[in-house]
Amino acid sequence: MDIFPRTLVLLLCLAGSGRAVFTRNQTDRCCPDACCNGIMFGGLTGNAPEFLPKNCQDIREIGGGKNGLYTIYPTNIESCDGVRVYCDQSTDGGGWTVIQRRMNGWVDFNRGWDEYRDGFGYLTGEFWLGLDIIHHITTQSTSEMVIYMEDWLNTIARVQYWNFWVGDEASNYTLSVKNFDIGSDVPDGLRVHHGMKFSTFDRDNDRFLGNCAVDYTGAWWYNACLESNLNGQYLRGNNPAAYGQGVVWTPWTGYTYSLKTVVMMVRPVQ
Ligand SMILES: [Ca+2]
Repeated sequence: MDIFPRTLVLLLCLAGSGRAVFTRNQTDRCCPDACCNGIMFGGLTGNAPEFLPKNCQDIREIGGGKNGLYTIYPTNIESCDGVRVYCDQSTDGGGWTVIQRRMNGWVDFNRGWDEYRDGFGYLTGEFWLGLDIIHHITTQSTSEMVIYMEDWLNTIARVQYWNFWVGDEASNYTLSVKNFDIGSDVPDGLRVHHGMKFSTFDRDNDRFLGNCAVDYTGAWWYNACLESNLNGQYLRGNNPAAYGQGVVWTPWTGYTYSLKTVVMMVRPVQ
């Protein structure tokens, strides 16, 4: 089965001017020479490696051992440009692709569907990586997900799920989150959101009569409505008047306490 498709791809590539062949995820594909030569990968400049890294775990394995910005090539994204991501290579063994970070309130997270689909913010600061990219990263291999949260007394809580993925846009980026690690520092606040579609103020996909994203000033996989709202407003600590509207993880700090920092990140299950 291998030989014919590979030969066919090779012929197609050779037929196209200025194109070369490279191996990507064990599949032969074409790419412009500009992509294949002098490409940035793993934080290094050089010839394209035999396979292109599809996540931060791959980056780590080809020598990208420091925290920072890298280019990855998730499966099914037909682009030689790759995707810029922030890799955490120091926490819990590294290999983490960061998908969301809150840390200072400098970025407005109360945004609409298109921006949550495509991503926004600054990879070295606050950002949402984008539902489309998160979908590709978490469906190319079985992924675990951790969330590090910090309150305003600098207490850090870590929660972990051993199975996390996000569906495609046709599913409205339905959340699948399973296998909560009972060794986590605080109780689960995502299980109620399992199987839910993503909602924004301009796209109501929740199970509530109204729009949870409007009432709780965030964008999340709302049910009817929430036990967590990590894309909520950055409100700095306790705000009784802003019930559920802050950066909340209700099983830990309740509905009116907005957290100081949040980092959500994924990596392939080993
Ligand atoms: Ca609704």
